[in-house]
Amino acid sequence: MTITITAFENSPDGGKGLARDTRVRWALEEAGQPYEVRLLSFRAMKEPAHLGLHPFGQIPTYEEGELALFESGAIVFHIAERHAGLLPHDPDARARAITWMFAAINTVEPPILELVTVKFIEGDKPWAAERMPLVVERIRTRLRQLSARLGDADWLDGAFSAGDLMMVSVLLRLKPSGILGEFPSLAAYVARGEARPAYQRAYAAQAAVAAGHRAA
Ligand code: GTB
Repeated sequence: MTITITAFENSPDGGKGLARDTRVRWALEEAGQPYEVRLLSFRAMKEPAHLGLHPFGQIPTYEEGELALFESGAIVFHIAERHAGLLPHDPDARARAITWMFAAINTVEPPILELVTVKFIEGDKPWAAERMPLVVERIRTRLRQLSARLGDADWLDGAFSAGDLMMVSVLLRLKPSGILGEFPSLAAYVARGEARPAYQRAYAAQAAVAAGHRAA
């Protein structure tokens, strides 16, 4: 059955791979699953056809036959459940990998998103300069904790899993800020994720969309 995902027609990051379709593309590449992409404008995302797939009018979505999903974490989990390579077979190891997926989107991603909010959405507010260091410190706390747990391991719990895919995807959002560089072991962890051939293919695919848009 054909898998179709949605992505930005014109991603605000200009093809840096920071939008959330990249993690879905990456999971599909790790699983060796071909997929098609429907590109959407910001306007199309808020139209009824897309709202039927995604109640919040966002990307990414995932369609496969009768199944339609939204939320990148749920989509990656679905791919990992259906195909080999992203979740261990051992039930306890599998549960731990899933725990890391939740940790990525529920514990590590929120302060990182706050940074984006304070920079780009609240940047012109009189209190933005005061709020910024608080947000940065919250991120540092999480990165210190994550770095302590990772230690000198390659991945968070044994072999690479969907937990690492989500965590690396979340941490990538920090690259432009320079904060990741303060934690060399996490920067190396992210680089290991980026070096995976499946990530490279996913990155190239989303970058090609941006390049095509620039050329048009
Ligand atoms: N919790 C949802 C998920 O994980 O799938 C969040 C989905 C989401 O935020 N989607 C964003 C979207 O559709 C795109 S990824 N926004 C349009 C809208 O809400 O109207 C977020 C994103 C956007 C831009 C950059 N960037 O430019 O760097 C990075 C990430």
